[in-house]
Amino acid sequence: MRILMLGLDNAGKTTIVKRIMNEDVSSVSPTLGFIIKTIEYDGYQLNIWDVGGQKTLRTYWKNYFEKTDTLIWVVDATDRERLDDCRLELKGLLLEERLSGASLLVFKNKSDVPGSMTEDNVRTGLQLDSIKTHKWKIMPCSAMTGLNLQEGLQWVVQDAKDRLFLY
Ligand SMILES: Nc1nc2c(ncn2[C@@H]2O[C@H](COP(=O)(O)OP(=O)(O)O)[C@@H](O)[C@H]2O)c(=O)[nH]1
Ligand SMILES: [Mg+2]
Repeated sequence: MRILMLGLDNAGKTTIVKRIMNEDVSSVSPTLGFIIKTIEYDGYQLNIWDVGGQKTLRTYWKNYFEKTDTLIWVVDATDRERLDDCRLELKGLLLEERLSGASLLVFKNKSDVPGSMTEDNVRTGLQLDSIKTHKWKIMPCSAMTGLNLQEGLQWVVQDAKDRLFLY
């Protein structure tokens, strides 16, 4: 399975991948380029592509779209200021032909931070309810505490299984 992990810079993508891999999460530096990590989960091999999210790197995202099963869109729940920017970037991605078959998991990351945005805030801010072209789900998570990271992968795998039976 091929999973593309995207989101604005500083959302916590690399930390999420590290936490899932049981690596040290105390020293994560901004991702320039991309990292591919392979995770065994429930008998599946998940290849997670963690691609840098800085504005200058976003034009390169398109090089990673091919054969993506699931797009994990990571949102920084503490970053209210860029929520609209986040919405627009996601909207653009969902218009991409080569991502048309992918499911979407929105990870509301940094949910451990007191006063950060709620699931409803992010759902509304990103206008998730208007998405009709992709199967989607939003989950609060934390790369720091590990909250819902396994559950997120479980959803991704189950969704892939469901699709295997459909086609
Ligand atoms: N409190 C908190 N901080 C986080 C969490 N995830 C990431 N961070 C911090 O957010 C910053 C950016 O993380 P990074 O993984 O580099 O983001 P990326 O640019 O999306 O790959 C780092 O300082 C992380 O320690 C989280 O769940 N909770
Ligand atoms: Mg990174």
